Amino acid sequence: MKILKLYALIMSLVFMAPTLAADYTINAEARVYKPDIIYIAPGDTVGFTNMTSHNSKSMIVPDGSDNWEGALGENIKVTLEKEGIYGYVCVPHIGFGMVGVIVVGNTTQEMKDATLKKAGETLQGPFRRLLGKLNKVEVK
Ligand SMILES: [Cu+2]
Repeated sequence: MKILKLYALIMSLVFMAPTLAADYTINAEARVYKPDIIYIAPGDTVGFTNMTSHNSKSMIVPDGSDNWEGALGENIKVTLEKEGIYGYVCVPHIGFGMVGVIVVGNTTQEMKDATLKKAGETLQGPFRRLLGKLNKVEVK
C-alpha cells in the first residue's frame, strides 16, 4: 500500500512538472523571415533578430490574444500562450510578401479554416499576401 502511494506521488510529480518553455528565433533576411512558418508550444517565446530595416506586426491572432507591433528596427520578443495560428507582416516590405506565421500548439483543420476565413474577411490590400502563407500551415 505504501509503495503504491509512493508510486502515485512520484507519477503525479512527473506529470505536474512544468515543461520548460523554449525560445525560437526568426531571422529577418533581405525580404523574408526565416523560417517563415514555425511550430511551437504554448508558452514558448519567439524572438525576431536582424530587424534593422524591418518590423513585425501581428495581423491575425487567436481570439482573446493580444496583437503585437514592433517598431522599425526593433528585435522584439513575443511569448505566445494561446494555442492557435498567428500571422504577422513586415509593414515596410509587405509589398514584397514579407510575412510569416507562428503556429502554437496543436492545430486542427477546423482552426486553420476559421483562421483563413477571418483573414480573408479582415486583411485588406497588400496585407492579403498573408493568406498564402496561412494556407501553407500544416495541420497535424
Ligand atoms: Cu522587412
